Amino acid sequence: MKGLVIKSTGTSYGVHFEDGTTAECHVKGNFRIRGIRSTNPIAIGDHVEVTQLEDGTNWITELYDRKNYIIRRSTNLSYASHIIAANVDMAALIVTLRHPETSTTFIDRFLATCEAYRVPACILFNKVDLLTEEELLELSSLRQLYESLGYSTYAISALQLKNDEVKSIFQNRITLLSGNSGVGKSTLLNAILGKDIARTGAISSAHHKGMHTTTFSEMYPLNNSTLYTSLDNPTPSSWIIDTPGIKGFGLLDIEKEEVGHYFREIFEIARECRYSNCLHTGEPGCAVYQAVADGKIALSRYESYLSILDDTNEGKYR
Ligand SMILES: Nc1nc2c(ncn2[C@@H]2O[C@H](COP(=O)(O)OP(=O)(O)OP(=O)(O)O)[C@@H](O)[C@H]2O)c(=O)[nH]1
Ligand SMILES: [Mg+2]
Ligand SMILES: [Zn+2]
Repeated sequence: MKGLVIKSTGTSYGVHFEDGTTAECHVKGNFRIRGIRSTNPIAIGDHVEVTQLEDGTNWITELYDRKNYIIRRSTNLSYASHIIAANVDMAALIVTLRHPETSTTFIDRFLATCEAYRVPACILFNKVDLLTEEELLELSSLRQLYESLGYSTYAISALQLKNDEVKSIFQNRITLLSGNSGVGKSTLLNAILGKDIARTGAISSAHHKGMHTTTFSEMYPLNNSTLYTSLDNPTPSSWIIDTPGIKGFGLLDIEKEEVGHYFREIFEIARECRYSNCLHTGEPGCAVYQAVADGKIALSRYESYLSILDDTNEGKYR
């Protein structure tokens, strides 16, 4: 039977079938996918074939081709990589300026990963109710920056969601919610679904950091009529994937020369660099370096670019 993976605990998977039922499924230990090194062979959003044995247990026997996937390398465990989700139509990064503070480096690493895997991304700035006047100005300049690069941004308070605009962005697509722990991913999910379905948790008062409340990924249907749709269906059902908060975001298998391709404005301006293999780190005739000096490229973006370049130098993520 064909099914869609909607839950992943690490040891077993929840699979949703065409007839609307869901079953717990297992994967043989030797199940491997050619060409991808990851700690999880099957991910949320995967389309799989499931066979039921006589003892009633369900086994995933085949993985259908993925349209895309987002994979991350943990910044701590240098060789472990993890597929966050497959076949996603949009990645929504939840960002909070305060409580907890999301760094621009984190934002840019996430966006660069989405560019690398060709997943459309948007940014939802959450907890704007907690911001001071001054912080609201900071918010608006950040929004301006990312909008100018072509990313849609939204400013919300998931706890007091009244905006239909933000609900509409989740229609007819599979959306991945990602971000640091404690930014309000599960809270937003509950607000959109209109019911308390995912567990949420307070952030620590001492460090203003999340406590990793969500421990495994799960995909939720936006409405009751949401059903299994095959990958080639032009109007997919609406699903939202809630994921555990992540700390760092390491890019995978990236060549030094490629890093600039995943920063839209750097890619654009790099055409004017004197050398085609310019890494934009002070080479003569570097148009990117000049654009940073002229304030045409945001310093925060350039610093994020350099930090990823630095990773590839150290061979950290390969
Ligand atoms: N003031 C305010 N608090 C919020 C808002 N959204 C979420 N919170 C609070 O932030 C805390 C963390 O929210 P969660 O939804 O658990 O965060 P999460 O991103 O799912 O965290 P992990 O599951 O650990 O990754 C909870 O105490 C929420 O009530 C908001 O818009 N405003
Ligand atoms: Mg959560
Ligand atoms: Zn250059």
